[in-house]
Amino acid sequence: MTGVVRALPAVAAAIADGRAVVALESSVFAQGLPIPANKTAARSMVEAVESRGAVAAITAVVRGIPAAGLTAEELERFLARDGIVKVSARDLALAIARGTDGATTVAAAIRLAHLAGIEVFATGGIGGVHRAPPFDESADLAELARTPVIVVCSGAKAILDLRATAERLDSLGVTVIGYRTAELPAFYGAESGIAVPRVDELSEIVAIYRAQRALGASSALLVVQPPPSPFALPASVVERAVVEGVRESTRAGIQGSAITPFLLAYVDKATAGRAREVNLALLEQNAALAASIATALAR
Ligand code: PSU
Ligand code: MN
Repeated sequence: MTGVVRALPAVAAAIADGRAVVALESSVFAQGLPIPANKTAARSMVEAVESRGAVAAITAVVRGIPAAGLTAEELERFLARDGIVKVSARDLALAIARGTDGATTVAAAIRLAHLAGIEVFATGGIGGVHRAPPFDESADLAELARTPVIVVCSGAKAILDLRATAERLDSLGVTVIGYRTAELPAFYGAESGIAVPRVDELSEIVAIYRAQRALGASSALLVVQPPPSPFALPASVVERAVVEGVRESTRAGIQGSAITPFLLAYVDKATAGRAREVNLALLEQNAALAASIATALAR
């Protein structure tokens, strides 16, 4: 146990020794990706972290127990997706009190990571401001504003209003930096037209993170990188699928936490699975970068 969070022995030992640890979310496996792509993603992310000498800790609420690191059996249960509830920040307490199996969104995952003493986290894309009324806004944004961790991702998913999302991050005081890019990626592709400060070295990322901590800032450091170029989708293809998906979600009355999984699945279908390929590739790449940052931080 690391406070309220149950850390697996390998995770707890690494945290105690100050070695590199990377936290991961589990909603991307239990709700974001279909079977069997979710297993491929979990495996490749863990492998990307461990091949760089860091320890991977998938976060979840396991039958009511907040956890950093899952046993093989627990991971199988989450990948099977049966009865696994999507848990964001506001749902954590309910899931704990009710003994639920809960898959963590970015918001819930960074809360558990921080409580466990893990400083680096990787995902695909954060949640943000949705495109259609009532302009649902992901709790990821508020949680990023109050959780001092490094979050590695490919920006916010293009199913969202990226400009509104970037503005909210700005207002909330979340520092966003591009790793070897000067543009906020659009998840499925590199271009959004939104500028971010460019950083080329891991040591600079560590220096920025340490400066945030020295300032007493409670906010996260969002490190973004574009998806691997061979997999990137043209913006026009993504845009067409997203516009259709948003129209369909409104017509079907999809609301709240169901919106994001609905749109991800829609875009996947509309692009004949190409969206899923980019998603898998960028998840692995982000896990790899997170491991390198965690290693630099541990030195
Ligand atoms: N990134 C992905 N796939 C996903 C998600 C992120 O590549 O499925 C999930 C994350 O868990 C993120 C969540 O926190 O979607 C956002 O959901 P919402 O908009 O309901 O807050
Ligand atoms: Mn929401």
